[in-house]
Amino acid sequence: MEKKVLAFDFGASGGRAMCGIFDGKKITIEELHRFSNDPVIVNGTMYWDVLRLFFEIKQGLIKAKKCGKIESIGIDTWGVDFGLIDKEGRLLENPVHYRDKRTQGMLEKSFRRIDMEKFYHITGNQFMEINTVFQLLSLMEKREDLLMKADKLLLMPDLFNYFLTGEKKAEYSIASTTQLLDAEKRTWSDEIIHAFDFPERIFPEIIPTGTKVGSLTKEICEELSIGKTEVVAVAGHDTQCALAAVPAEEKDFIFLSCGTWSLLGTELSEPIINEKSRYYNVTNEGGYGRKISFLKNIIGLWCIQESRRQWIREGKEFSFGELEELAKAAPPLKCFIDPDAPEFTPAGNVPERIREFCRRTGQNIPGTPGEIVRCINESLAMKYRYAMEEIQSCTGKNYQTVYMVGGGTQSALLCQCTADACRCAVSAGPVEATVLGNVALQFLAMGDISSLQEVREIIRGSQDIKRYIPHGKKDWDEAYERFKKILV
Ligand code: LRH
Repeated sequence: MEKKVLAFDFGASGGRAMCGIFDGKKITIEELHRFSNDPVIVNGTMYWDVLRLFFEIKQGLIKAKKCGKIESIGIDTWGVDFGLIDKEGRLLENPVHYRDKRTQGMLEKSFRRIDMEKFYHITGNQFMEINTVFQLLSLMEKREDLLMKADKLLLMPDLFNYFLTGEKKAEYSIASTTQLLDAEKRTWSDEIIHAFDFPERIFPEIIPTGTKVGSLTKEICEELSIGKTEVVAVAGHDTQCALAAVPAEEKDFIFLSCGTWSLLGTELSEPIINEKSRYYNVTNEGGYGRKISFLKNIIGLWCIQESRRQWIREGKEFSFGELEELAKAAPPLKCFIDPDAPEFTPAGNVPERIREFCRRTGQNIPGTPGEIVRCINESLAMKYRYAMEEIQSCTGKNYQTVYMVGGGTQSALLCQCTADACRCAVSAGPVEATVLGNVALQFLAMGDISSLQEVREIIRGSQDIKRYIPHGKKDWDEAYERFKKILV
């Protein structure tokens, strides 16, 4: 018999409500509701439009009525962002977006409170200024009053779960993006919390990925005229939903979740935290079954998305498909950027920053949109190889295939460049890995699927997966040497 669940996925390019259907063999998904997820800047601060988004969740719940019985609901978002709740359960302020500038300089400041090595050795997290701990530190320095009023900190998927159920819990995968967990114990780290003088009370009980949080409140059921439905803390972290849907057969594999961000890494039973992983700034994040993703956060399709926005601002509108065609026609391996260089993170004129980067590093300067997009794709692929070498060097393992999932797999050019740069086969798909993982984790929580292995088997059997084989060894190896010289 068919069973249905409802998945909400909040990404930078929008949010969606999707119905997930499992017939005992295959998982299929159907889009019910799509909405934009635009941050709003007010008086210089960039916020989540959280009430608007909760409104959209309700619209999704209403539209889901046409599906018949929905067994459960699951929500995922990107990592690190949060809302603060007071003792009465009210949201204190609109959550702030990680691209807001409030964390500038906080990384440096944090090392005055805790030794950098110790910080990494406890949390096992890659240092990134966007991490929750640095957002909290900026509050501590500039808005201590707000922090003192807070009773609980809820990461974004936990916050939506709370709005739906009244339960204030911290789901493990999303909590592991904060840089406030002890990576080995998988609990909040007292040492980190004390080092920053954060109020202990704000950190809620951690619950394992893929467990039930509660059910829809009576008020919501009445308001929307829907029946009581369970809410499952899937992997609140989108990356971990995507990883659950990686169609790998082998135990040791490289995954590449490719959307606005690219996350490249491998899955482990226990964290790897040592001098080498710290030197390479590899992160240990948590997922289903207490598994650890040992990965690098790399800027992903953001540079293409933001370049496209710039061209629109200049009156030239291209679809992603058109940009892909233009890039394919541009000459290969002419110039590279380091996609993770700080100038590429903020919104703005990315094409001009790319030209400036190439000028500064004495390379060919890309002019046309096709040349810019080719440069981004090839640079990303090179950065994947670089990250893969770092991961390999830490785990001591060799990997045969890169399992690429997410929106980036729609670009045949990026998939082929990844195979060429990494010198190994690329398995590309599913495009909708995050939603499929969200759905599958709900079926796991309800006992309809028995293991992560079974999830991956089901995905292999029900999704379109392409394979790319590497070409042009000599050219790519030579170009890789050039690429390494321009890294920041
Ligand atoms: C990817 C992601 C990533 C980082 C970033 C903020 O969507 O969740 O893992 O945490 O967004």
